[in-house]
Amino acid sequence: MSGGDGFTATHWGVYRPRVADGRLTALDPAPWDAAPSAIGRSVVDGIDAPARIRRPAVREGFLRHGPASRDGRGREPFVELSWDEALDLAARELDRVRREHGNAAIFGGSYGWASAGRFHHAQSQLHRFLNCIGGYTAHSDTYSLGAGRVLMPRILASMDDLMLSQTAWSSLEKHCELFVAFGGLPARNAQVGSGGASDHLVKPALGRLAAAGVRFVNVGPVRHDLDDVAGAEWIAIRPGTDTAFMLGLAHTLVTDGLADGDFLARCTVGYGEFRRYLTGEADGVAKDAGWAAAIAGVAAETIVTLARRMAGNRTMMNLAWSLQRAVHGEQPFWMGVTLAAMLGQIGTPGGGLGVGYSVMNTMGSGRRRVTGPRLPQGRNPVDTAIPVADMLLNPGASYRYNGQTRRYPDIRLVHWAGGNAFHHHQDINRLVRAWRRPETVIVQDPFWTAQAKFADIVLPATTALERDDIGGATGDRFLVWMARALDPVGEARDDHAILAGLARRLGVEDAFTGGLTTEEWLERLYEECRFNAPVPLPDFRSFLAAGLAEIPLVEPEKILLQAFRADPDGSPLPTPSGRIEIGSAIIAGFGLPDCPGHPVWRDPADHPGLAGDDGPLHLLSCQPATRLHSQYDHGAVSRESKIAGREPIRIHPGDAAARGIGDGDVVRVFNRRGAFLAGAVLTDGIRPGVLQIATGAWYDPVDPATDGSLDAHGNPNMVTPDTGTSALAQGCSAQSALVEVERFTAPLPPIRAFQPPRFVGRP
Ligand SMILES: Nc1nc2c(c(=O)[nH]1)N[C@H]1C(S)=C(S)[C@@H](COP(=O)(O)OP(=O)(O)OC[C@H]3O[C@@H](n4cnc5c(=O)[nH]c(N)nc54)[C@H](O)[C@@H]3O)O[C@H]1N2
Ligand SMILES: Nc1nc2c(c(=O)[nH]1)N[C@H]1C(S)=C(S)[C@@H](COP(=O)(O)OP(=O)(O)OC[C@H]3O[C@@H](n4cnc5c(=O)[nH]c(N)nc54)[C@H](O)[C@@H]3O)O[C@H]1N2
Ligand SMILES: [Mo]
Repeated sequence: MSGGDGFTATHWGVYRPRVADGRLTALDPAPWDAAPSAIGRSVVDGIDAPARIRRPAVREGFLRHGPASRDGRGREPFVELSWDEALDLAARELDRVRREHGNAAIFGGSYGWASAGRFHHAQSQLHRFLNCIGGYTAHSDTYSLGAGRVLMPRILASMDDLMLSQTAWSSLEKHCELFVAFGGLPARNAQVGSGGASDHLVKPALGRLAAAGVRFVNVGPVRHDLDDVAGAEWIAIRPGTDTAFMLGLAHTLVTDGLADGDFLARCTVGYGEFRRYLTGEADGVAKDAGWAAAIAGVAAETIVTLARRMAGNRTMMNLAWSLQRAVHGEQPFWMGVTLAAMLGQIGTPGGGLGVGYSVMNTMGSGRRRVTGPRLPQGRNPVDTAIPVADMLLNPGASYRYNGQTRRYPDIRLVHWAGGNAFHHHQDINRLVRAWRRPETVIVQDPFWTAQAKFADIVLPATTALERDDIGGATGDRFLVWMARALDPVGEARDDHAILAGLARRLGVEDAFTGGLTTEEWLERLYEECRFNAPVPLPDFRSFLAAGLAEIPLVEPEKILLQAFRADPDGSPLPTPSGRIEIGSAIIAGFGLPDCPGHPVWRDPADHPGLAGDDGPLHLLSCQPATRLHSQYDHGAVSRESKIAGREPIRIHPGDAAARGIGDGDVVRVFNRRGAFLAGAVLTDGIRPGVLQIATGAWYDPVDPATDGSLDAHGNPNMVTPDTGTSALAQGCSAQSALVEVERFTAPLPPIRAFQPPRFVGRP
């Protein structure tokens, strides 16, 4: 099919591909985009780089000895095969495992962002396929919002509802006076949106707010998190202490008589018990500004002054998601909601609470929820789902999750499409051990990431530019017709075609394809999306001809929870009480020592998952400015940002001097879990005692033959703890890593991450 002017959508923006002689020469940003992302340039040289998987391949040992050879994963060379041979092999393994061990032994959770197009969404395609063959073990929750997604519906509203109803930037521009940003507002993160970021809003919005006189305060360990606003104030608290800092603010509101008693009485439950904890009536410890200051590592006066300013101005307070990606990550979100309720500005124009401004592009867009096209995944007869922070090491063991006791399934086969566990998972040395347990690992990906190199059967997928699709994030400005611009690289096939080939071999092709061609699917999904949309959209043919459909802006002055504030009985929240739950009887009833019935400060040092951690420095791993997670780390924009080929890491000059580290040195970061190399960037924009590195450098073991190898390239998950936030949510706790750093003086190991594996002929 052809479409309009020939746009393509990526998670980081809309571009017009330029193609000469069948090769991509440029991606030109969409003309309407005021702040296009540079990441597009990485696609141009990355798409057919040496790291591209060109043909199906099988690990040599697997071809000879099957699952018995699984210790060879990540170590052995590959043998390239024809599609028929590779699909026969994969289908045989899927069939064997489901017959011998049942479908719950297939892990198809396959977490990951894949590409923007909604029909060729790799995970949805895989889930639909696995449901056709009897189901699979899924994953629950996300790395992004593990704690938030479990906690927030119990105390306020679902994260999806909150994200879509965020007070619009235009309301903030008119009414907000003070913007207090926990974790800053890095426009770097707002480059992306899941499904697309068709018009970048955040950078221009921050500029308009600053011009309108809004004062910005960045509360967090890194000044650079608010670099996009000139003159922003910075309160450099210790990582992981936001809850204590906010308790200090809350205590000041109480002692100064500034807590909004009317709002608390009308719109919340459980304040009384929380207040007894806050004042120390319950446990003898007053959580006053002095107490909080000692924990957060700032002056008590700073806390008192900020509390008074927040109460005295129209204040928006925002929580970065990183706050909850840490041990006890439920607490800063719960305490943030509580503090906002005490300030009483929730539901007012320009004031209240934000849970993700600047986390992704669409937050605060004021656009109505148009859920982009979605591939129906069918029904999964297997009801096991494991929280993403847990993996494969403890089959049969029991664990607590969201008030239930569950057991880990015994996974025999892993089928992954569209994610990179060797990017996203914590404690990679542990992951490597776990990854050797299943009998068979099947991976579909366009690129030879570590995930593919650690597979048995590797099936090359097309990228979005090699197929027709429809892009669009919920809350975004445009639905985009993604016109195919290139022929598939090598022998790559669309995930849909790969899975249809497996489905045919397993006798379920009609069920999987629904008897439709890709063209027919695209039309059907678009028309379904149009039918369900709360705003008018053009029909499919008009959409195709224009290449775009603009979603009308109907709520430019949207205010989060406005109706609830006005009439809590008439517009109750979806919580058990219909009110904001500062105290939750349900969570209290779970009896969890690490997550009681109201927000509390818990010292991370007491978390069982961190026992034995004694590094003197706190390592934060933020989202990368130069790529999306691990995607296109091998592209120009990401590679140009590296230091001696390694991922840059921010170090305070004082910490560097104490260790003889200079700007631009290669350093080794380590703790008892593992070690990685990185390139030192000295800056006083980070709190002493804190290091910060972006995620996404492809895992590059110096010695793949030995477990626990040094990573040459800068993957922070070598040292992060693989432990749940608490027994409530079991969310990802990546931000709780304690480490040491030293100058690396040994000869520099080469970077091999972007090379394909070794290939050998048939055994
Ligand atoms: N230390 C630390 N770790 C973290 C985080 C952190 O803050 N700190 N953040 C976490 C968060 S929030 C997230 S969301 C995760 C992200 O983790 P992931 O979503 O797993 O990361 P991506 O790099 O986006 O992985 C996508 C993979 O899909 C492949 N792909 C792209 N398009 C296609 C396609 O069409 N078909 C197929 N088959 N494959 C495709 C890409 O090549 C890539 O390998 O990481 C988490 N990990
Ligand atoms: N360019 C780009 N943008 C992205 C992504 C990407 O890969 N690339 N990934 C997207 C995804 S999947 C997600 S989930 C979101 C994640 O969005 P977030 O989780 O909000 O993003 P992070 O960059 O992990 O964290 C933001 C900042 O929080 C600060 N921080 C860390 N720990 C603490 C703490 O304890 N207290 C305080 N106050 N601050 C702290 C760090 O300095 C960090 O720079 O980003 C999205 N945006
Ligand atoms: Mo995420």
